[in-house]
Amino acid sequence: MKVLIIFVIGVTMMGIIGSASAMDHGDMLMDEKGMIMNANSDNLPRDCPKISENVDITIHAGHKHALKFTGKMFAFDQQEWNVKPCAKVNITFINDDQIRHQLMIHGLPGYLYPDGMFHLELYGEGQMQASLIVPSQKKTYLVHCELPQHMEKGMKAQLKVDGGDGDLPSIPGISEPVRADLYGVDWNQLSIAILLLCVLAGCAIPYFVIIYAQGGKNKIQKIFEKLKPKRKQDYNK
Ligand SMILES: [Cu+2]
Repeated sequence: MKVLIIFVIGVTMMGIIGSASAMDHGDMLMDEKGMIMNANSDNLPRDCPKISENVDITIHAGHKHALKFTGKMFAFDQQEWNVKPCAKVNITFINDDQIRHQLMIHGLPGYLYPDGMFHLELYGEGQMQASLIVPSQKKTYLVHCELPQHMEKGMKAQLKVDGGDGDLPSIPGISEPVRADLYGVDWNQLSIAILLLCVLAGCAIPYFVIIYAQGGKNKIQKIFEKLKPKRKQDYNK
């Protein structure tokens, strides 16, 4: 009997711990790895009689995806996705970094997605899956990571429904920034000296290469001999 009681208590405790580690707060699902907010795989937008297509999209987020963009630090592996009106988009979100990243989609209808937002978040390396159903409207949705400076540093993209209604600004590799960052040269004596040295080297190296190519090895030796400072006894002659 005692064994049975201990078994029942053990199973109950495991159930409590299990449910606590993956809490479901209404539209939010979170555990120790990340968070899913406002996922929707069943409810149709008002303007959609049915789901038009099922699209599986894998989105990577991380530092290495920004290497192809000058001056950027974070990025998604793609900057644009296109789906049909009323598509069900099944997203696999993969964080390739050891730090926190988000995948937020904005501008969705508020009656289905509170604050018009679909939100995935991973606290470190890992992956998660969630779906959303887009309305029929021809529209471009902002996709970004809202952590401080992550969007400004490149983690910005766009989801186009029915071709979208234009490009959003500052999408790396797609659209120009509204206000471009200026990285002016800090002119000082050292930077001017380096510039002059580079100009000198840029002129001298091709000159010697040309002479050498013309079989003028001896000419080069003569030039260097002329440049050498004369020894004392030479002056005394
Ligand atoms: Cu991020």
